[in-house]
Amino acid sequence: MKELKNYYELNNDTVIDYLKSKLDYFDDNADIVSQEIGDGNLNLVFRLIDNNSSKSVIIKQALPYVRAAGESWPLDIGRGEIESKILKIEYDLTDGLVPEIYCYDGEMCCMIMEDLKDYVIMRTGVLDLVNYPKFADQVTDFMVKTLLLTTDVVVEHKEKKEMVKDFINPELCEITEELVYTEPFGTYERNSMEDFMVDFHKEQLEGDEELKLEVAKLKFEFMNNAQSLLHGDLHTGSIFVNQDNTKVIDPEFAFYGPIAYDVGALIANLIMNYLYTKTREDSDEKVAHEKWLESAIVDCIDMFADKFLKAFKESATDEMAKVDGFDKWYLNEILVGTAGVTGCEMVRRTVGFAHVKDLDCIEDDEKRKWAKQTNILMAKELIKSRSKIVTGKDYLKVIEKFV
Ligand code: SR1
Ligand code: MG
Repeated sequence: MKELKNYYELNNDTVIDYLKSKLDYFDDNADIVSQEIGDGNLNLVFRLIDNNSSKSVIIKQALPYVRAAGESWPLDIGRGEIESKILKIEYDLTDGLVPEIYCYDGEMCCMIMEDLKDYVIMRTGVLDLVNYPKFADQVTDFMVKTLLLTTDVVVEHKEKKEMVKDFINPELCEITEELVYTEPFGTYERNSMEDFMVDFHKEQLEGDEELKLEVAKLKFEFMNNAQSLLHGDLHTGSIFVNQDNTKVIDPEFAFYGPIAYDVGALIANLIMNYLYTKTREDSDEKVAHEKWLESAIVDCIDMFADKFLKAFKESATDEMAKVDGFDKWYLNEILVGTAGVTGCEMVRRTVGFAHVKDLDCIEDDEKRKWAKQTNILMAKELIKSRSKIVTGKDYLKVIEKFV
């Protein structure tokens, strides 16, 4: 755990002088205002704007505790270092599909970075039923480049092992091990569910031994398969979008883990937005958004698979990885795991500690109950039948079965 010596928590008043002391970013006559815009579970996020020039910058500061829980849940602030390191790697691998980092300050655990002011957080956009036609193509580029190109298939093995060491992230991994793979399937204090979910949870999750065995296998895959340098929390709240571009943010959960964890987190969050959309009043916009989500889910799987195989052929360096058929076997393992992770992410976002707005914001009680319970039933199918869910179409079949 990193020690705090000269660290203090920033606020809207102190952050302006702090920036000036670190980076010569604004003009001397700048009229800078700051707004704290962080709405995640962990960090402070400040947007600093110069009213004269409209130039702006983001400062993200790691807190020594979980923001969503308060000081009773301490957390290693050294995670900012991992985040700034991986963002630089991802920036280079993807030609800028992540924001540019201007500076990382290890003492204050602060990252100073590009303000993506022409973008919106994807979760906010899709809750407004906005469609992003280029998203699937761009996010699959991001996933293939960051994930495949950091594996042993491509990277020299001793160098890869050094990377594994550099990205050991035990505290953040522990959060995932507990909040995604353990607590939602039992009785734990941090679980959070509405009254109508209590018996349903007991029966459908806690009481389903076959399901728990499959989740246990997925949990150990998460802990033991140092396959690739993951983002580690690739949900729609970690992605900025607009009609032309996609930028991935917030990789503080990064570590060497199974590729399926990133792909599955993404698909789960698209499916949960699909359930939310189903509960909206009928309109042309709603129909168009459902259609776009269906194609986005299909494309995120199928484009990922196609691009992965193509990039594998072009960039594999390990001799045995080039053996005929290994690429397809390797990809299939990832896709099977992806369906399992998709299910686990859907479960934890419904009954665990950290929910998603897509389900919680549904105002009508009956519709919210339907969305949450359907989400769990679908998730169980994804986990238990994962060996047969490996194409975009297979996901649509699961959705059709329950919706
Ligand atoms: C205590 S952190 C809870 C969740 O927020 C993050 O975004 C991760 O998804 C984590 O599981
Ligand atoms: Mg985050």
